[in-house]
Amino acid sequence: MFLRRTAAIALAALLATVPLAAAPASAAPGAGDTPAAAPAGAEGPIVHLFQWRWESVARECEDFLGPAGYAAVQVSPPQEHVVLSGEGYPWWQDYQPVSYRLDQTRRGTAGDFADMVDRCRGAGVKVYVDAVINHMTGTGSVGSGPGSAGTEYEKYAYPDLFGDGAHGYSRQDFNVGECDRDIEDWSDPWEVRTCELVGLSDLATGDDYVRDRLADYLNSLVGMGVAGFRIDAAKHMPPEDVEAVVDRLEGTVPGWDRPPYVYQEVIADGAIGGGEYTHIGDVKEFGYQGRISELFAAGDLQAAKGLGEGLLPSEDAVSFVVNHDTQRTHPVLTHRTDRDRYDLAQAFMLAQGYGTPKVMSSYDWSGGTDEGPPSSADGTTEPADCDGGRWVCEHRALNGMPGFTGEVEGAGVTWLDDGSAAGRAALERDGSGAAAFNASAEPWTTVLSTSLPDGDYCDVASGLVEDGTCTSQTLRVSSGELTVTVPPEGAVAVHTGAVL
Ligand code: LM2
Ligand code: CA
Repeated sequence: MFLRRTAAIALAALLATVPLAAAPASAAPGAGDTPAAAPAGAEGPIVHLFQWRWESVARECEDFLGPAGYAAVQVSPPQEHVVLSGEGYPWWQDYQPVSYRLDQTRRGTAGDFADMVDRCRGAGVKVYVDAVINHMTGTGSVGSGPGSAGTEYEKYAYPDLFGDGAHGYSRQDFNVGECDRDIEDWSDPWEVRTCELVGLSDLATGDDYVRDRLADYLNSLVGMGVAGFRIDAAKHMPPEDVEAVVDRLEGTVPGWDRPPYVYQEVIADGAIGGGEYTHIGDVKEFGYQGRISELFAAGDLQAAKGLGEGLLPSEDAVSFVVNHDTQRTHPVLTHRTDRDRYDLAQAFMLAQGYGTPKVMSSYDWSGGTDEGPPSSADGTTEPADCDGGRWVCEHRALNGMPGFTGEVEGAGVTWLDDGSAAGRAALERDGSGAAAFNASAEPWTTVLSTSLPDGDYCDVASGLVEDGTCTSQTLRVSSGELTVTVPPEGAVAVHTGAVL
C-alpha cells in the first residue's frame, strides 16, 4: 500500500506540472485498427430530465425537446439499483448499481428504455446516460438484497452483472485491498480516487477485468443508440482509468454516425483539477455554476458578462446553473429560491456561448432533500406531468432558447447595452442572434443596434416557431435596429433560425 501510494502521489505531481497542451490526444476516428475514436464534441444544448420515466422522456422528446432545439437529453442512471423502501425510496438509490441490467428500474423496463432512445432519435434528440462506473452499492439501511430487477447482491459481491450469469464482481474487483474506508483526506488525490466515496464500494478501475465490464455496459447502451455519457464521480477515478474505459467505447453510435460524447463530473478543488480530464472528454465546470448562480442571485448582469474568464476553455466545458446535487446542497439560485431569476440565469447561459449548456429540469420536494420523485407505493416513478404537481419542468419555461444556442454556435459575442444598469444586459451573437435580459422589477424598453438582417423574428425567449408561426411576439429588425421591451425578470431573444 505504501509503495502504491507513493507512486500515485508522484503521478499526481507529474500531472499537475504537465501543461495542458501536452496532454495526449485520443486517437482520431479510423486511426489504426481499433474501433475507439476521439469522443465527439457535443452538438448543442443538453437538458437533464432528472428522474423522469423513460416513456415520459420519449414523449417529451417528441412534444417539446426536438421542436425547442435541444440536441440531447441526459437521463438518470438506467442500470439496476438498490431499493430502499425503509428510507422511502430516495432519489439517490440510482447511484448505487447492483448490476448493469436495464430490465427493471424505478423508471421503467429495458423495452421502455429502447423505445425512448428510438423515439428521441426520431425527434432529433440524442440520449445521454448518467454512467455510474466508480462504484457499486454502499452500506445504507439495506446492505444486501435483491436490486430493482431482482438480482441478489451484497457489498463487494455482485454475482451477475448482465443477467446471463457470465460475469460478476467480487472482492478482488474493488479497491478494498488498497483502502477499506471512507475518503477522509480530500487533499490527497490517491485517497479521493481509491478510498470509498460515502461508503460506496469502490471499483478497481485500474484492472482490465473491471474496465472491460464497464465498457461492456456502456457499449451495450451505445449499441441501442445512446449517444453520450455523463461520467458520474469521474474525479474519484484516475484520469487514466476513465480514459481506458472511454478508449474501449465503440467508435460510432448507430443512427448518429459519430462517436459517443463524453462529459465528466469533476468537482475541481485544490487537489484535483478539471484540466486533468479534458483530453478524455468535456468536464462539468463547477466554477461557472458557482459564479452564475451568485451573480444572478445578486442581480449583477454586468459582472455576468465576464463569466467564463479563468475557467476551463469553453470548448472543453459543460456549463450549468444548478445540477441535482447543488440544488440540494448549495441552493444559491434554484427553482425554490427565486424561480424567475433562476429561469433568467438559464436563458442567459443558453445565449452567452460559454461551454455546452446543460439545462436542469427538476421535481420539487417538501419532505427533505432525500425525497424521491412522485412515485407509487412500490417506489416506481410516476409519469412526468408539466401541467401540475411536483414536476417543475423548468425547460419548458425557456421556450425556444435552445434553438438560439444551436443557431448562434461559434458566433462572437458583442455586448449591445451601454453598461449603465447592473441588472440589465443585451448581447448580439454576431450576425445570427440578439438577446436582452432584465433582472429588475420594471420593464426595460431599449433600441438595440444589430447586424442581424432586416426581417420579422420570433421572440424565442417567450415562444417558438410552430408550423411557420410564432407562438409569442414577433419583433422586427429594420435598418439595423431592433426595439424591444424586456419584461421584468425576463428576456427577449431573436435569431436567424426563427425568422417569419
Ligand atoms: C455523484 N457525482 O459524482 C452524484 O451526482 C451524486 O448525486 C451521488 O451521490 C454521488 N456522485 C455518488 O454517485 C448520491 C447522493 C448520496 C448517496 C449516493 C449513493 O448525493 O447522498 O449516498 O448518491 O446513493 C447515500 C447516503 C449516504 C450513504 C451512501 C452509501 O446518502 O449517507 O453513506 O448512500 O450507502 C453511508
Ligand atoms: Ca474510485
